[in-house]
Amino acid sequence: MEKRKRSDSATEDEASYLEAKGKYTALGVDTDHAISTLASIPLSIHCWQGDDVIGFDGADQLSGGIMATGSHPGRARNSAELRQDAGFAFSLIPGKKRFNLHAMYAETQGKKVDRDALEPSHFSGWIDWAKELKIGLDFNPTFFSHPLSESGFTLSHQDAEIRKFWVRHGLACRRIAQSFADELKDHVVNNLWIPDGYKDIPADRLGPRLRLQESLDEIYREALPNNRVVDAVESKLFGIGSESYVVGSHEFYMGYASKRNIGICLDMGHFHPTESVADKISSMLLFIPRLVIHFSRGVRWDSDHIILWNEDLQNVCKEVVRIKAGDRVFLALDYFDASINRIAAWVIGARSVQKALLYALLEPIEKIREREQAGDYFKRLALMEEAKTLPFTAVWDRYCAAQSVPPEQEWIESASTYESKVLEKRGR
Ligand code: RNT
Ligand code: ZN
Repeated sequence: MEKRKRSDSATEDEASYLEAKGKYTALGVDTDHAISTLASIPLSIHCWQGDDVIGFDGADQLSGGIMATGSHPGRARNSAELRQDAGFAFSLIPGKKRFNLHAMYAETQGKKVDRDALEPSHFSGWIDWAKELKIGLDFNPTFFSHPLSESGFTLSHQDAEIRKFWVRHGLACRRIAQSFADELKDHVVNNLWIPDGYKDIPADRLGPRLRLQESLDEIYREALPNNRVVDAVESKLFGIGSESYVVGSHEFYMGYASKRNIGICLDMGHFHPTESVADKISSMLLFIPRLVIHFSRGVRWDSDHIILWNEDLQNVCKEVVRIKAGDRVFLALDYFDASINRIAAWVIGARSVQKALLYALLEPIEKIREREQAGDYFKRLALMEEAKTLPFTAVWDRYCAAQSVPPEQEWIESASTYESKVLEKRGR
């Protein structure tokens, strides 16, 4: 009986897919090709959603002007739990996955190793795990949640000794990223974000920026043995406690990265609310060798709500797909929500990005462009609007089935079961 039901629904899915495929074909879009392209686009899943950005190096609170609010039970408290949770989340996320680590997730076997003394060996557990799962790793130096960042300044600190400590950390992290690249024979994004800034109006905006420039020069002076490490720097508009001035602003890094020929990370929550991150991509790729996108959703003061399949996300994914610069754009999640099931937070965000990418791959862009080139702007707008109601879900379901991940209702059930069987047993 059960079997018959399954095969009935498989036949129905096949029929819906074929019908959808016909409609897309009529507009010049190949759905099979969209599905196989999507399967090859890597998405870096951030480790820090699993433990509320706490890490394993002794901090019990997050600092640096970012906050994971909420007290839902089940936070991963150590690497075994974090790997278990991430592995489970992966089983519910279609597509090619990577895992994004921060320096504070080093495994030092109970030994106190300060951030400037971290070595590749402190990440061997992560490398083994990545090999086992056949996934890539990405990396981030951690310039927050540390006694030497509590003044609100790190690489731009007035005290040269404090700056030197953080420069050593930056250098250590590039070497660790290089070791991931060597071990996994893959590229590794090494993304640098610092919290430096002032709560209130500064008298000197230039000084900290000069110091940051100098510190970054020291970090990036050392050439790495091959080009597998993708160095990137991430700007921000403001943080909690740095509302009036952020040293590493967009303009600062735009200039710095183009001068140094390194990458920039565009975090979707780090701009004025009406600014379009999608519109920045084509301009920046003319001057910056590589871009990293942090998929995130700003809500009022918070830049890190779970990314959802909304128009902002769709527009960013459309640009990435339209420009066909896949080898120069690296996609990553960045948000943290401690108020709901953390596995579900990972899955909702990752599936939203996958949906937005598929939606972009299914856009009848050739036909829309033809109209643009002919100056038929009403037809361009009309087709864009018509494209919104094409039978997208049939193609999405087909993709999930091909990736052997459950469809919508089923993954929600699985996440609930994991919650009661594993997460609730951990306590708050
Ligand atoms: C902070 C930045 C940064 C962090 C992570 C944890 O505003 O977005 O990317 O979220 O490094
Ligand atoms: Zn970010």
